Amino acid sequence: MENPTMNKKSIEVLSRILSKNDEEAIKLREFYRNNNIFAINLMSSPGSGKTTLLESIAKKKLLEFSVVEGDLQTNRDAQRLLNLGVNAHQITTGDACHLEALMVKEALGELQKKAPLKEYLFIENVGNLVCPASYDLGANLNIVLLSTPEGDDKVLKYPTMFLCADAVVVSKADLIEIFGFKIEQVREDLDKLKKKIPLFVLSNKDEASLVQFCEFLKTKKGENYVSSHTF
Ligand SMILES: Nc1nc2c(ncn2[C@@H]2O[C@H](COP(=O)(O)OP(=O)(O)O)[C@@H](O)[C@H]2O)c(=O)[nH]1
Ligand SMILES: [Mg+2]
Repeated sequence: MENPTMNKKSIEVLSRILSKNDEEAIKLREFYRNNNIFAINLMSSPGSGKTTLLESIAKKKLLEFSVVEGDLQTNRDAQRLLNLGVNAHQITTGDACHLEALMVKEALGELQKKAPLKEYLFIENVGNLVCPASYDLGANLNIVLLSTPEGDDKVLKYPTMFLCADAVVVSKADLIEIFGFKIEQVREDLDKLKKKIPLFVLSNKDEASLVQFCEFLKTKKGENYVSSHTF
């Protein structure tokens, strides 16, 4: 069916923008490989627990990492990590609903002015379950979080986002009972989209779950894993 808001010209412009992003993402991928950096693109709705997860990893010293933060406005998230001694740089996108590879490249330059990059790099994308799914950031792993208060029905409602994922994290697991969240529903829906995708169930109150997640990241780094998803 034809999209009434898109004419041929706008499709051409859009594909030019996307391919420019793809070119930059290829360069980022090369940069990560050449500098032994393992980049993790965290995507989710706002408030699902991305920054809290990074805070917990830093507080428990589970990994050494640098952070690129993305939000429309404020440097609050970067500040939360800076407060814990983590090298973090905030990108404010204004009204853009996603991060682009060029923004990440510039942010890496800013981080490097302060300290050498650590071997793990988290990129906390702008919170939403739609736009970030269209922009390759060259990350080794694309991880999508879904928090229990959001409901267990989101995978098939936002398939493009979950198709990006090399792993999915159900966050705020301590609230599973309160929200009647069914992990089996998420597993079943993910299996319909793509088989065998790793699924983690985390709570910032459960250290073992955080350790298990970080072990997964270490294993993937050890394998030199690079996401094969084409955005
Ligand atoms: N109960 C519970 N609350 C959490 C957990 N993780 C994060 N939160 C809370 O969820 C809210 C949003 O978290 P935040 O990390 O800022 O979300 P972000 O927008 O995805 O970065 C904050 O009030 C956190 O304290 C968790 O594991 N359990
Ligand atoms: Mg955040």
